[in-house]
Amino acid sequence: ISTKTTLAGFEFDNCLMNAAGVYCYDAAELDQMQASKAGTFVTKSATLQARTGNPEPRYLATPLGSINSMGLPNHGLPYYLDYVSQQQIAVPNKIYFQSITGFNIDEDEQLLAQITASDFKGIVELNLSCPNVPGKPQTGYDFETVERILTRVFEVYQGPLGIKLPPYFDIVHFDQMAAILNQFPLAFVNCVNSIGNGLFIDAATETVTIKPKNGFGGIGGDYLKPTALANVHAFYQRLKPEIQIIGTGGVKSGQDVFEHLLCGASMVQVGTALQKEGPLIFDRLTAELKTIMQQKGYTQIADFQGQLKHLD
Ligand code: RRO
Repeated sequence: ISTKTTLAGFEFDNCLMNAAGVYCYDAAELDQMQASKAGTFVTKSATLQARTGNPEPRYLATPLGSINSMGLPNHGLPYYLDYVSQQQIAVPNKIYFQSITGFNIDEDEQLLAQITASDFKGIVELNLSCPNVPGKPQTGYDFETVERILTRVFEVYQGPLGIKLPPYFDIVHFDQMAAILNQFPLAFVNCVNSIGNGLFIDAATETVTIKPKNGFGGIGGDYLKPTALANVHAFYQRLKPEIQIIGTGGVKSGQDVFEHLLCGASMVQVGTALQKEGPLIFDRLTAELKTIMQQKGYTQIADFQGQLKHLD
């Protein structure tokens, strides 16, 4: 039984990987991802300059998920390009993802120019959905800006590139966003980032649980799975077949992976559960997915990917 997949014309030994932001901040964490059963890794979303991020505490795990307001802490794009460059030599048969996020369209262009000027051979994930930088809205909720950014991006960048979207909650928004995305040669769309600006409070102490933004932060984990599956399936149905889907949100078991693939994902990313369990989670998730596939008589992902049945 194989959990291989193909994305942007590249083959991956396993359909599972980390979600950007988790186990990808520095070389020590990325080394652990590289040594894991995951098919590949994505780096922390990189900005032009290194950032320390928001004040702590800025991440809380709860029994059902997580809240974070990290605020884009990262070492700056050159750090991650250097790391990936080393891995391209050390493990040349693997393709890596570089996540990037600019604070405006010109910064996006500069980040892509740095990637073009480097020896990066992998796939770019442009993050259009960070919810945690004070004063900066989630780009993915501004449809005109998304269209403007993608127009510029594909004027200046030739390599395989996809985008990370925030969750949408209305059918008209799925329709409108898909119509925009179908105009562009995107390699993939990653559904979804955290649900922005939730609030976890502590009733005992009558306080918020994280410091930035008066406690507001992105929600991940179990809370996110139905929304994530809806976004994966909505975009799978609406996007042209050349644009593949990466499914992210609420994955902590092999069944969750199976559900994302069934809804149309070609790869599946793990955030909150990876933060909780560490990179050994990829052994467990892979084994659990294979058990489900075996019980159902499937030998490869193509046997069921996107084949969710409707009741009509
Ligand atoms: O760093 C963050 O606060 C962060 C980012 Br860039 C993102 O895209 N999603 C998220 O939940 N946190």
